[in-house]
Amino acid sequence: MEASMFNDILQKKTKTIERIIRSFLPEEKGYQKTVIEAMNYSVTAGGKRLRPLLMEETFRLFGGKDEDLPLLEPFLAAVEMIHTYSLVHDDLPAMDNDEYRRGKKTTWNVYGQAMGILAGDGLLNFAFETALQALEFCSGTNREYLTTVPAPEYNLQRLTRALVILTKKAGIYGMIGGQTADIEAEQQEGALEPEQLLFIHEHKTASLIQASMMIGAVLAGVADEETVQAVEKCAYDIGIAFQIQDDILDVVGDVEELGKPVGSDALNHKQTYVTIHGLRQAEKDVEVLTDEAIGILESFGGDNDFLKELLLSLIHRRK
Ligand code: GRG
Repeated sequence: MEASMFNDILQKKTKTIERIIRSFLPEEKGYQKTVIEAMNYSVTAGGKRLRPLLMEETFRLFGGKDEDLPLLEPFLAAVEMIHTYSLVHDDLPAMDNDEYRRGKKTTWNVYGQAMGILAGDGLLNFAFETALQALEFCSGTNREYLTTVPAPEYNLQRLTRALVILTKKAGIYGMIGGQTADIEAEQQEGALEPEQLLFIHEHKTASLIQASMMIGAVLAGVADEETVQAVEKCAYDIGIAFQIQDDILDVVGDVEELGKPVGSDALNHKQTYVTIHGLRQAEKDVEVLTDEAIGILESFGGDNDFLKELLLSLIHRRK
């Protein structure tokens, strides 16, 4: 696929995702208005929308149909809300103490620390409230009448499976677990073991990418465990490659393009894939992981042209 064609399609798809995410955002009203404003400020501050894009593309790869979009769309928004909450909390003074992200002031920097914490909490909780809106589709009616109209088994099964994946990958066995290990690693005196760093990258970064792709597959109707596990492995490779690239960009990236300071890892004496394995090896490993991910994608069959280009664009990304 030519670069200009890929960029056009990417732009169009990102716009659609953007519209879907915004359609699920809460209304800014009531005595809790400030926290809702802070939540919406964080979600609409920009970002590549990579996780929903991966979810939708995996859904399509496995033959997901337009008529099932009301089941998928709440999850597209939910995963971005969870991703955004993680960034909002990660930027807090108690964690990374970052004042800028995506070229804008961080949430706590605009609304204060207490609202920063609450906006993150609010987004995490609201993500599940949003995902549960898919129940309306399962029942074929408004959720207030759920008890009176039996929901088709098949839809409920897919929804439940997607929720199990999302809760697990975002929690202590997923992203929160990875962030915990990362924070402790920062205080560690000696060098990190390569497996320790891999644990951090797998859980902090790959988990939510895995959730996105696995949910896309499950909601498209993939039922066998073996295929879901292959999707999980493919997303693992993508997640690790993406994080290594993030570490690389902190060394060779451009502040204008990234919308955040570069060299912050070195400044904070943070051990990263680059400091442990060196820049050359890091670049090589990104290529190897991406090739492996593409190999798994190809084994699924189906139209994967755009998804493949998306993966390649991630390893060549500048932001
Ligand atoms: C606070 C529980 C908790 C977790 C925080 C996501 C995270 C875990 C920390 C952010 C810092 C970081 C480098 C995470 C690795 C994943 C990563 C590269 C996130 C940035 O994702 P992008 O590039 O961001 O998709 P945009 O801005 O495009 O949405």
